[in-house]
Amino acid sequence: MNSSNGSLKVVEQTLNQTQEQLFLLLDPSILTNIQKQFQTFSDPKVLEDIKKQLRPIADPHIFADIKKNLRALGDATTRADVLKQLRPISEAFEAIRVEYLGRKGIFAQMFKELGQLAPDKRAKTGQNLNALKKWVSNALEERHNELKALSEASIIAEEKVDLTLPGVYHSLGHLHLLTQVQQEIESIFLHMGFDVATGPEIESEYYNFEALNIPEDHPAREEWDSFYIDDSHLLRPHTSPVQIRVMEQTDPPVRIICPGRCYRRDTQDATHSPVFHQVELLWVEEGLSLANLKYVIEYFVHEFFGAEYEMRLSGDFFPFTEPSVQVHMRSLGSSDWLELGGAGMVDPAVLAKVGYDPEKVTGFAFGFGIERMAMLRYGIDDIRTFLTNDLRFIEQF
Ligand code: 2U9
Repeated sequence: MNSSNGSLKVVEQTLNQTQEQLFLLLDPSILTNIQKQFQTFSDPKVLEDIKKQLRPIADPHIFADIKKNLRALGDATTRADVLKQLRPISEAFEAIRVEYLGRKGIFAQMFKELGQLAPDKRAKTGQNLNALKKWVSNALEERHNELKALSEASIIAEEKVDLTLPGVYHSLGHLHLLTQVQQEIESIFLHMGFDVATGPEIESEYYNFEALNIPEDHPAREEWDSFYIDDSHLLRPHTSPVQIRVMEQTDPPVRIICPGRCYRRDTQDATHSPVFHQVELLWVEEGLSLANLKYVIEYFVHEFFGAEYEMRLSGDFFPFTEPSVQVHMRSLGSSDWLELGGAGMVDPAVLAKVGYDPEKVTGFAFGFGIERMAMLRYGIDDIRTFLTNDLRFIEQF
């Protein structure tokens, strides 16, 4: 701090002195005085004397001092302020160049008067005059270059990056828990040989209901009625339409999972949300039975929740599966069964609608909520926390 202030003072003093000395060289009296001595320019002593008077333009030390002290100024803003003070100096040098070397400057005038000298003096005076002009011109050019270098050095000093300073910390962020869980589920089934299929979130009534054996006026529509876009399109209440679309375009065997966002006209509370995520599975092939379904779900439960979990199936009803089951799981030693979702053998009517032969192939499917699985695994007690984007929640995972 002290040395920095000291340096600033030295620089400012030097700059002021230099400026004053330079302005002296512009004084009309010194200009006419030099011109008057022109007659005696053949005398080397006179020349030396004039060079001495012009010394401020030939002294390289001022800039060396300024440079040294500028470097000692730690603060870039202070350096920038000092740099501004170099401008009047640079202007003074330019004014000197015009007054001395310009078209109407004193050297031009002296050259004009050269013709009036006696011939024997003319040659020597002309030679010395030329030499002096060159000397002034060189000195000014050197100072000009030094000034430029000084500004550049200061700019570089200002822009210097201190690599030892601590960096600006930007937290990187990470995938949302839901995305992490979805990707993990995808990975488990990809390893088992399933493909991941996706489809539109705005779906027709046909793909949402009819194709799934839920005719108009069927009471089950009530549960899945969601947000209608027009008379026959709605935000999908499940990802089942994706399975229908895949089956329409593929011959069996079909082995897919369909994860994605779904919508239901539910009032939200700790376990219901109008926007949620699902992963549905579909396997259609010759000779599949409920035993295969049970194996696949059990394998998944062990992979995702851990070997210390057991699962059970119990009877249920869905229009698109027959038989239909509920899936529960619990940790070994616990008495409480937790519901994971529903499943079943794909109803033959659904297979027939997509052009499959229900006498030849059978299939099974399940539907699990992704939020529900994440809540069970991480002990999250409110489904709304997935959507509120509270960093205190998000950053825990
Ligand atoms: C096709 C045929 C059958 C998918 C199934 C369920 C049972 C089920 C819910 C569980 C929790 C949805 O996320 S949830 O609210 N799902 O109970 N889903 S069987 O069955 C299909 C799907 C597609 C072609």
